[in-house]
Amino acid sequence: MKEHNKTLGEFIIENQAAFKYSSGELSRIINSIRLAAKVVSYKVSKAGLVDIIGAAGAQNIQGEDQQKLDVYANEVFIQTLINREIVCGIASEENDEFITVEGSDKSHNNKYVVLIDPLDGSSNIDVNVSVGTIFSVFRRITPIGTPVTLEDFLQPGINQVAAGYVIYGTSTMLVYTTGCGVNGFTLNPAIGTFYLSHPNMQFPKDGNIYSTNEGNYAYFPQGVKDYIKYCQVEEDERPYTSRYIGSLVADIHRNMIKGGVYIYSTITTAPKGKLRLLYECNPIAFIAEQAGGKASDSFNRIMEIIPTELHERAPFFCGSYNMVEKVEDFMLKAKLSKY
Ligand code: AHM
Ligand code: MG
Repeated sequence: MKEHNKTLGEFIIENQAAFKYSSGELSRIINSIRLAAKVVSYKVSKAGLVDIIGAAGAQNIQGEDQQKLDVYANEVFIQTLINREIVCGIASEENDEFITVEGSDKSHNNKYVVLIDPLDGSSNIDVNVSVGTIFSVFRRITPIGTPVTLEDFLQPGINQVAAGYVIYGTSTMLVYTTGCGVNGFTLNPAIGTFYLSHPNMQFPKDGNIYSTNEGNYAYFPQGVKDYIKYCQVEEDERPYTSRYIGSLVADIHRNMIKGGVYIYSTITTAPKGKLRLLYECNPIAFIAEQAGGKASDSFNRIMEIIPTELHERAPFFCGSYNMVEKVEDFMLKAKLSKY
């Protein structure tokens, strides 16, 4: 059988032995995410048809309007994981607190926690632009058999055992890593099967795309302003192309295929940046590094940051290795020139 004909189910079975902790639980988690992704994909594709677009009337912990599809996706992913009794805890960008999951016999014997952004880029739903799901899997720190605690979730990204995203775009794709490279699977909606379409995905070392919300230019740190000017200068391979969808998953996915850098730095109106370390930065950083790219907060490796709160934010610079290094140089130079 040709490589691209392999289904995600087959791929999971084939690779189970290579997983760090090969008890089959991690495979079952990926399988659950695969199922939930199909359900959400179906709903997202109908967003304009059914009465599901628009605000649900609630606000999430960050005080942002929740869209109905956010609420729906949140329920689907959480319920799928709970029903299959394969995780001991779940934290979601849409929920204030983490969820403790116990077995039907009230036990706490599972060893993984999942952190999830069920529908990222949700401001794009109403305008028919790509959105995504981002997930991150950790081994619990607390002893098996006891209920999970906050410390099981507040782990640095380097402890992730798996991470991935689903992009609901022109087609739906599931892209994930378990620490042995990154593979992408495309959904054939006619039969509801994901096929391996992008084996061993790699960020090109260099690129010519920069992705940032340039409307925030006045609020950017000097290093980001300098880097953007550098991107725009006519010299060598520059000026670069500016591409920004406003859906993290879509911007990262494009840049991973074509070569580029995504920047959501601190801005004066958001001194810690906008993106959430646990639900957005860490999983995307794991994918990026596994694909030969780089992810930093401009001075530190994202995956080495020790989180202190579930919903904490971090500045995020992620993409082609050399491009992230370049913007880090600009950040450092600007910082040093202050003194
Ligand atoms: P969300 O979790 O509320 O959807 O916000 C995260 C999104 C990212 O997908 C995207 O890159 C960024 O916010 C866009 O923010 P902005 O509109 O400020 O450029
Ligand atoms: Mg989000």
